Amino acid sequence: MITLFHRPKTRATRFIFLLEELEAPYTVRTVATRNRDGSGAADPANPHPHGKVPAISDDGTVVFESPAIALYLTDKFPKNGLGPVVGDAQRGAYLSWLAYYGGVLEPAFVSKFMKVEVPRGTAGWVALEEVLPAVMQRLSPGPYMLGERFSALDVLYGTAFAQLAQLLPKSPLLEEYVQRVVARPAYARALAKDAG
Ligand SMILES: N[C@@H](CCC(=O)N[C@@H](CS)C(=O)NCC(=O)O)C(=O)O
Repeated sequence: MITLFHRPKTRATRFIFLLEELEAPYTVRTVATRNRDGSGAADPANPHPHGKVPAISDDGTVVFESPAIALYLTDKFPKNGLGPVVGDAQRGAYLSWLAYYGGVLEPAFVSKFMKVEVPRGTAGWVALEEVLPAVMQRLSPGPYMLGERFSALDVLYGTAFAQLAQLLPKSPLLEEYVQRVVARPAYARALAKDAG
């Protein structure tokens, strides 16, 4: 049984979405985390090394960091095809764009939000202005990151774009993509569960 360490309205919410898409058995354990202003404290019950959410425990096997959790869950629950498994022709693209999410896209958004110039050539990520055309090119055949196939990538990218819309240029492609992702019944169920 999967336990999701969770705090409402955080990056953990999208994992309720993914678990609902996967039709996986899970329980949600709400934990405290530090707040955005630095107040509060990590919850000793949370196995994430920095007390962040999400983290999961699968009967004692702990996984943390969103791309790793997504990969673990889609490998563990392959029934609904939310992640190409080993041997699938799309596995390489899946792994690449999962790693890109944590290593490039999120840092690019944070750099933009904090108005910090990205030291191109030194940082392992690039500016949002360079990230977005790459993601949009990936999305342009559509309708999803893996073409016709909805995957855990869309859970990550779609919800990130929905939350960070104010940092995005006006783009029908991105707006329609976000609408497609958030219109899924599993997303509505996740929001209802997130609210408690
Ligand atoms: N790199 C982590 C980021 C997780 C993260 O920063 N989560 C926030 C909530 S959205 C958090 O737990 N903040 C509390 C803290 O930083 O202590 C991931 O992608 O899973």
